[in-house]
Amino acid sequence: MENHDKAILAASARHPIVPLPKGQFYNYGTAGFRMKADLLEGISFRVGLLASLRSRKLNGQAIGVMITASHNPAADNGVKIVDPMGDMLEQDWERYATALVNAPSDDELVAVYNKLAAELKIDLIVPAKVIYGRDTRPSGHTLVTALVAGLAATGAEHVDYKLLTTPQLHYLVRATNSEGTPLSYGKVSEVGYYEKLAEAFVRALRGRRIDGTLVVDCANGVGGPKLSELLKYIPKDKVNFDVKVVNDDVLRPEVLNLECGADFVKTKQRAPPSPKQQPGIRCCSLDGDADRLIYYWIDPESGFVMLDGDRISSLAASFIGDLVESAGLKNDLRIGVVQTAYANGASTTYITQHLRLPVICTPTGVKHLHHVAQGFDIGVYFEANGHGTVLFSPDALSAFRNAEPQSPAQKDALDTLAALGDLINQTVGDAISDMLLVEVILAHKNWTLRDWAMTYADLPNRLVRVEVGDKDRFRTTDAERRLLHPAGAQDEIDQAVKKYKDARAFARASGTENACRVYAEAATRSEANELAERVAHIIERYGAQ
Ligand code: G16
Repeated sequence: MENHDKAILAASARHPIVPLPKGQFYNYGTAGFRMKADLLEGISFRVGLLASLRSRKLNGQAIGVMITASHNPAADNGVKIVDPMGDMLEQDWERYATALVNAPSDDELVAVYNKLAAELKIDLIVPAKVIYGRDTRPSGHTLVTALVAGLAATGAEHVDYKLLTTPQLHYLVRATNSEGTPLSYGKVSEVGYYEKLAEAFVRALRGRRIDGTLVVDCANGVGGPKLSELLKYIPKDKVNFDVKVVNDDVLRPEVLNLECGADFVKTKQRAPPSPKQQPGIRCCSLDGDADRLIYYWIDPESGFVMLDGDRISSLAASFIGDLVESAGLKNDLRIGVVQTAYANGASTTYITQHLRLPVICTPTGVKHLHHVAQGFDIGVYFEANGHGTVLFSPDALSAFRNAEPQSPAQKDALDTLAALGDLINQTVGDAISDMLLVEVILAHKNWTLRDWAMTYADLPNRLVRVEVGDKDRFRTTDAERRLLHPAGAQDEIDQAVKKYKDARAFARASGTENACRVYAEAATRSEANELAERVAHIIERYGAQ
C-alpha cells in the first residue's frame, strides 16, 4: 500500500484547518462546505484528499471539485464534490468528508485518511483523477492552491478548468468519464459544452422564431462571461436570438449577487434596481454560479411579475408531456415532477389536476430531487428558487431516437424530444441550458411571458430569513414541512397557520448559511406577509433560547 502520510503531513501544515469553538463541527451540507472564505483553506486541502480517495475507490474515474458559494455574498465561498456521472457526491461519502475535515490535528487527519482507505478497501496505488473549477470570487485562488496541495500529496492527476459555472464543471466530469464510450456526453472541453448546447438549441427550435429581446441579469458572476461566450456559438443566420447581457461585472468582487441575480429576484420578489428595465421586456436572472434561473417582466398594469422554478417546471412538464403524446410514446414513458416544500401550492395543483402528472415532494437540495427524478423515464425537477433540470432515462432517449414515426407530426415531436435530450443538462440544474429550454418552449408555443403566467395564479407567498444562534437546533421531518425540534415550535406554527385562509407555513435550517428560513403562503398578499412575520418571530424566540 502506498503511503501518503509524510506528504499529507507536510502539506497540511501549510493549509491548516481553523478550529471551531468547542462542540461545533464543519458539515458537508446541501451544497458541500460553504461559509466565510477565510475558514475554507484547510477544508479545501482536505477535500482534495477525499476527492483522491473517491476517484481511487471508483477505479480512477474523474471526480470533480467546484469552488463556489453560488448565491451567497461575495465574502463567502464553498467547496463541493461532483461524482463521475456529474451528479452530487454520494450521500454516504458526505460523512467521510465531514470526518476528514473535522480531524483536530495533522496527525489525526492522516489517521482518518488511512482509516477511510482501509475501511472502504481503497487501493492507494490505483490512479486517481480530479478535475476542478471555480467561480469569480477572489478567494477562489487560495482555495484552489490548497485543493491542489491535497491532490498532489496523494498523487492524484488533476486538471484545472479555471473559471467555470457550476453546471459546466458537472458537464466536464461526465464528459471526461464517458469519453470514447457509446454513452459519450460531449467533447471534454468548455468549447464542447458551448457547441453541444448551441447545436441542440438550433435543432430544438426547428425553425421557430424567438420574439423580442431577452435581458439576462448575470448576478455579476461567472455566468456573465460564459453566457457571452455561448452566444458566439449560436449561428445568427439560423436563429434570431437577441440577448442583452447585463450585470456581468466580474472585475469588482463586491458586486457579486448584490441587488441582482436569481436569489435577489426570488426572495425580494422584484426586479434588480439596476439596470432599470422597460415595461414589457422579457427578463431573466441567473445566480452567482449560473445554476438557478428566474424569469420576470414589468407589466404596464400589474407591475413586476415573476416566473420562478415552479413555473419553469410546469412549463417544461406540459411541453414535454404534449410532445411525448404527439410522438405516440404516452403509454411507454412515465413522466413525473419533483418539487420541495417551497413549491407554490397552486403549481402543485396545476401539475396534478391539469397536467395530470404525479408530483413527489423531497427535502431542499437538488441532490434529493435529482435522485427521485431518476425514478421516472422523464423526471422534471425544479426548486422554486429556479434550480433544476429534466432527466431522461436511457429508455426515453433511445425511444426518441429509434421509434418509427407514423406521420410527419410524430417525426417532428420525436426530433424535438431528441434535441431536448441534448439541450437540457442531464447532470444538474443549469441556468444557461434551462434558459435556452424556456426560449425554445415559448417559441414553439408562440407565447409571451404573460401567456405563460396565465396558466395558473400563484398563491401569495413570502420567504423570510431569520438569524438564530445555532440553526442546527432546528430539525425537520416530512420533507422539511414540519419541525421536530425545538419541542413546541411546530405547535405554535400550527396555531398561527390556523388563523389564515388557505394558508401553509414551515421553517427549516438553511443548508448554506447560518440562518433559518421561513416560508408562508395564504389567500392574500397581506395575510401571507403577516403569517410569515408571525412564524419568523416564533423561530426568533426559539432560536434565542
Ligand atoms: C444550494 C443547493 C440548492 C438549494 C439551496 C438551498 O443552492 O444547490 O439545491 O435549494 O442551496 O439553500 P438553503 O439550504 O440555504 O435554503 P445554491 O444555488 O446556493 O448552490
